[in-house]
Amino acid sequence: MASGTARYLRYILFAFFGLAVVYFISSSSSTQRLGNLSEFTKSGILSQAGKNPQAGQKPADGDTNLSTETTPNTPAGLPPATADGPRMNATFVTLARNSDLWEIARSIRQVEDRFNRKFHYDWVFLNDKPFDETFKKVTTSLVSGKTHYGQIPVEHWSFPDHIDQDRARKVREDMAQRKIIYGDSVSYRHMCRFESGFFFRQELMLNYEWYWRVEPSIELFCDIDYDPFKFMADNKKKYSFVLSLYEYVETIPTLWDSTKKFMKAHPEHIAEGNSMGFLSDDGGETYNHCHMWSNFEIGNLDWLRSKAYLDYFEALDQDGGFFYERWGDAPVHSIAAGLLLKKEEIHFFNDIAYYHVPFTHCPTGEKTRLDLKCHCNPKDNFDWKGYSCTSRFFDINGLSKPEGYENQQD
Ligand SMILES: Nc1nc2c(ncn2[C@@H]2O[C@H](COP(=O)(O)OP(=O)(O)O)[C@@H](O)[C@H]2O)c(=O)[nH]1
Ligand SMILES: *[C@@H]1O[C@H](CO)[C@@H](O)[C@H](O)[C@H]1NC(C)=O
Ligand SMILES: *[C@@H]1O[C@H](CO)[C@@H](O)[C@H](O)[C@H]1NC(C)=O
Ligand SMILES: CC(=O)N[C@H]1CO[C@H](CO)[C@@H](O)[C@@H]1O
Ligand SMILES: [Mg+2]
Repeated sequence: MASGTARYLRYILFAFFGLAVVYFISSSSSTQRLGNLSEFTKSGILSQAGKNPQAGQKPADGDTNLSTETTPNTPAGLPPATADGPRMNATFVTLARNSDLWEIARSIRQVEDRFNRKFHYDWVFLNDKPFDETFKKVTTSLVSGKTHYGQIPVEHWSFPDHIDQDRARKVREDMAQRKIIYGDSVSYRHMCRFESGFFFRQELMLNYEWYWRVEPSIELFCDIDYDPFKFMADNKKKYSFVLSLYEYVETIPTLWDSTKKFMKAHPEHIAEGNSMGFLSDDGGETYNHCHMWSNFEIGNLDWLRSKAYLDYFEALDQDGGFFYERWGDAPVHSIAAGLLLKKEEIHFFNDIAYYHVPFTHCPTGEKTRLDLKCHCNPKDNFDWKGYSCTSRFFDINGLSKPEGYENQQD
């Protein structure tokens, strides 16, 4: 009887203590939280209070080694731990405004959790304006590799001299009336031209051979347990994608005319065994508007810096469609990859599950999704739906579609 009462009393005391700890933690600021938590841990109080979810680290998921996998700030001079295999000459790259901070923070967190916390690749941030201290502080704290911040030279983010300003303005007014998305935006056009022709030539990017582009507000739904950069190199890939679709025609009415002019002028740049069948249904006469979505890209920077790619960009830039229409970097990259590369040099990453509003790529194949601990709903997968071009990519490459694709066509 007496020992029973004592036990109850102990429970009540523990419960009270637990609540007090929870209250204390939730009412302190985050820096205090860390400092004081460690105090508590040292004195052993937290381990007694037990199950408070904020107190413990995340439960081990089998292969998690906390001491190696959380490397917030490796001391200067010491290379950070990497997963098995050689470290590739690669970086993440993000174009962003200071106001994109919290949206890019979410993207970084997911890229780190699903992949980079084990690999610690660098991250280059580019902006047409100087990044502010908050942006740099927060992103540096989130990225497990080194971070670099670059300001884009004005020449890479402005109208070339040959652009007729009146004509460009009239186009914007007309597109605004027709409610074409970003149709009236000057900055969006600079952005598209920059991503088409300049990001890979920024001083900070010259240090790397491979890039992985990340935009604000994206999601990754599956673990990436291997190094996609190494995969690209080992398999002689130069460009890759996860989502493909038809471009909004109003934004690129003459892009294919310019492309055909370029093909005539530079037959030496057109690869044998290219992906023309992905881009055109009539052997190149007309464009079917298929493109790979460039808000996700893993690719080879030396290819983008090649004479072939630069000649293509230069030809497009001369024709002025970035301003007289609203050419996007996605169709530009895709057409370049489709014509200047051999078709085997383009890769579709089925296992990289991805969301950028409004489309989702969720891997086809239940085994893949379970093995990679995916949290996307397979019903959301866009790959095999009518507005996706991914089926076409499989067809021209003679690839067999993953098991289960038939059930995801609508
Ligand atoms: N520095 C800078 N970045 C921009 C600007 N406009 C867009 N971006 C970035 O360019 C990328 C594409 O822009 P976003 O708004 O996501 O376009 P959407 O994905 O086509 O709707 C994102 O990484 C943006 O952060 C701009 O004016 N300045
Ligand atoms: C975790 O990593 C440390 C440092 O590399 C190593 O000494 C330790 O054995 C590892 N523990 C486990 C459980 O793998
Ligand atoms: C990384 O790639 C760039 C561009 O190709 C090259 O200039 C640089 O020397 C490479 N760095 C290393 C360490 O290989
Ligand atoms: C590191 C840190 O902020 N520690 C705080 C812990 O809580 C005490 C009060 O209980 C503060 O005085 C410390 O500054
Ligand atoms: Mg975006």
